[in-house]
Amino acid sequence: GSSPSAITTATASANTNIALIKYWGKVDEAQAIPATSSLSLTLGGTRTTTTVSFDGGDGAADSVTINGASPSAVELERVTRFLDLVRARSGVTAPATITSRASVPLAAGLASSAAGFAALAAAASRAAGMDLDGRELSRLARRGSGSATRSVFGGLVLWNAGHDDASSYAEPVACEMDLAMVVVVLSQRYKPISSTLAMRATMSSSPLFPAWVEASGRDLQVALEAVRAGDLARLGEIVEGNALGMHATMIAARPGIIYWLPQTVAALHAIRAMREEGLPVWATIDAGPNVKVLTEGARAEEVAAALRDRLTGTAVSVRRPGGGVRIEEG
Ligand code: 2P0
Repeated sequence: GSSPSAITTATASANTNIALIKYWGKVDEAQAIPATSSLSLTLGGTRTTTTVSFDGGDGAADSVTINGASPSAVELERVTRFLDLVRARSGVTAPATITSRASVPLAAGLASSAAGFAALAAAASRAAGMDLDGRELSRLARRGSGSATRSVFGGLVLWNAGHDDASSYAEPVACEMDLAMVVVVLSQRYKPISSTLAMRATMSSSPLFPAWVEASGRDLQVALEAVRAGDLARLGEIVEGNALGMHATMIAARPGIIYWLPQTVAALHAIRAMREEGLPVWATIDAGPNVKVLTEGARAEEVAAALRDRLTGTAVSVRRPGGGVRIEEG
């Protein structure tokens, strides 16, 4: 057969993930080294599939198509900067043609660069003739977007913050628990500020940030213990507390960063009420107004129905754990 270095086209896919213990802040922006380690669940049925060909692109530059359309100048620059990294490492010099398609619409509340950059890292490195193992791939994906570091692997995933490029990578965590996430889309309004900018502002101006970093380290240890013990209530409490702590920290930035809408607060109260009635439900919230509910897989449909009852006018969907990055043959 042909040597790996002869490959110039490759297709790969990756699922998105939701953090149970959050990543919020980089100590080194250029290398994308996070301030804290994080823990996430990769979600099934949320793949983005990306093809990269180092074929000369549009002649002078990379040609990028995302969901059938041209990306914004900012998105294009981010993809090109990432491919420049792959070109520098592999020795490939040609511009590329990139086509990417998400299997889940942005309106589903899972808009995330995690699946996109994990799939791009796998397709681009393979197309450039590099043969990376999971850890190396997760380190590369990290340079595209922090949360993409975790989407390289399936199921429960730990991103070790580390202190430099070699030590900041993700790895799968053994988990025998039956977990699911119920996604509640409260608003399809576009988020007002990007995660990258919001993290920077939180680190530079929130007086709560040092306390967040300290609390997050403890939260992670408790979460990992709860997973080892198979204790969903303990895990859920720490997951909800960690997300609320992240938002409290960014709300305390100057000016405050408020991703929540009134419906977000209403959903948090509804979830508390459901918990008091005995349902295993704990909330987490990312860089937007929507709420994701950690629950037991066996009760996920019951939980989804209860959420639809209480939160009329919202779109509720059940997501179960899914696999990691996949190279698509052919
Ligand atoms: C997370 N989020 O752990 C956190 C929680 C959102 C809230 O990672 O700047 O798109 O590209 O590294 O990964 C979203 O931020 O930010 C995110 P960059 P990213 O999932």
